[in-house]
Amino acid sequence: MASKQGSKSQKKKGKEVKKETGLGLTNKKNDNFGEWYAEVVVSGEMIEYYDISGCYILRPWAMAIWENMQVFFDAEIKKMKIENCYFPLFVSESILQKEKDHIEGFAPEVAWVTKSGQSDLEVPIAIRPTSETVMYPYFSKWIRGHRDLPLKLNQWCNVVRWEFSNPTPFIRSREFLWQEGHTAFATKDEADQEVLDILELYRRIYEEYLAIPVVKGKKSELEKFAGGLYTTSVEAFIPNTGRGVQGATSHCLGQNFAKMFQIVFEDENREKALAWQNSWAYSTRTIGVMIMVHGDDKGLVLPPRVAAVQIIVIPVPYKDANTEAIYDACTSTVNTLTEAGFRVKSDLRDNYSPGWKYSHWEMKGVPLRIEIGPKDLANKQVRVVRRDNGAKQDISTEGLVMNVKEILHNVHDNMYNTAKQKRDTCVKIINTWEEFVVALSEKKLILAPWCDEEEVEKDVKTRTKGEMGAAKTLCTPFDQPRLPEGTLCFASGKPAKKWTYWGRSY
Ligand code: 87F
Repeated sequence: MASKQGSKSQKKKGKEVKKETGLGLTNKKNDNFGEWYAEVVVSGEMIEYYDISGCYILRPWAMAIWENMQVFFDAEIKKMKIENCYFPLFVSESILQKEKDHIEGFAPEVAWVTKSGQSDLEVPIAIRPTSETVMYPYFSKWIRGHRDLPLKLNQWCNVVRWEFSNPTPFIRSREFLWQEGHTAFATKDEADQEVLDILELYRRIYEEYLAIPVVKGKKSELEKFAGGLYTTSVEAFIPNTGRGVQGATSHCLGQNFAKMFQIVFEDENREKALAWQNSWAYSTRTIGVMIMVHGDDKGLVLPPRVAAVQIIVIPVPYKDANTEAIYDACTSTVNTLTEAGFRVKSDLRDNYSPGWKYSHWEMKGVPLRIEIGPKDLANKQVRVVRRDNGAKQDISTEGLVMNVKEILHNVHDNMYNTAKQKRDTCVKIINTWEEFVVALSEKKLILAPWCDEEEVEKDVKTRTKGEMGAAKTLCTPFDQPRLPEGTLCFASGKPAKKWTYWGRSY
């Protein structure tokens, strides 16, 4: 970027330089969160709204974040010998309906193509909401003997789910991008291990890239993927709304799909056996969680490891200063940092004031701003300003690369720690129904002793129904606090089996 824009007449100096008006958000994060979010995704240039409800344009600023996560995840799964592939977008009706448990309940969300031009298709064709039914007939064909296993595939693609509840950019959209992994093994042990290995990668995406703390755990029978054996997930929390949000899921499908699709292999003893399968996914929802957790009243706050631009360099020319020397210093700063491996740009546009540029790049959430003015030039230094906490620091040109590296590291850690602190203050450990109801009304992330009975979870759902939505289990954390003998379930009064997170969710 940083191309010098504007016609000659605009460059006449002074007059046409835009004032610091019209920038900034009209909504405050803590006052009206929903409006703030809808505004920040547009003003931060992540999203453009589209004329089909629930569909959004992902602008380069958002796509770059998706790609930065993709680079990490794609390399990690390749280390695990998982291979990328691409299956078609369309599914025939007969194949889609094959696994009844699976599609049941989801059917209203499936979008269909019924026409080409003016003529009706002979048979309507579905658009994939997920690709189990698309892929597994071919797993059946490709898997014959134990030497064909494991089969480990992944695809980066879009899917369509015709949602009816309120659409939200990134969080709930009718078309979204994701990766879906589908794997088949000879043994349950191998499948179990992979479920956890993938879940760990999802934790790392959230914590090491997006600077968001998550809880790893297992879904309840009611909340798991119905077609599978068990579901694990990473769960994030949005303090402003008091809602949990499923960050990504890793399922062990058991042998259910293998039965339906006849994914059978001959084992070492020449006996027929059903394959053990997993599936796992994370989507562009990750970006929405990131915006909700880190954004503030000035706009986006991007974690440095995913930000399209990590450092924005802005010249601050004073009236009589040597403008050209300042611009040259900006360019050489960009070059030095680019060579050192940072994603850095300068904003040399002369039709915007420095103050306007500060606000603009703050709105877009760039983690670091470097300002270079006459004083900096004279002192062989630059001024560095952090987006996360506003801290300012003068740094010698000599130690630039080292210092920027360290500061970006600190920005990430500070963002993570701040988010964790906020989340942790929302966690409420409760023991009784009365405490549960209070905690729910206080938008807490509730950790409660539970008997683990499906009927009890259903009962909690009905008892908490309201315009805010019912409470449900988020997950049973793998990391379990001690459960003292004799602890009772907060909802049923029966002996508790485990600590489980409850709350409203997205
Ligand atoms: C909507 C319509 C049709 C979710 C749907 O989580 C089918 C479905 O199967 C559906 N919405 N699901 C569950 C998806 C399960 C699973 N698929 C592969 C994953 C990970 C990736």
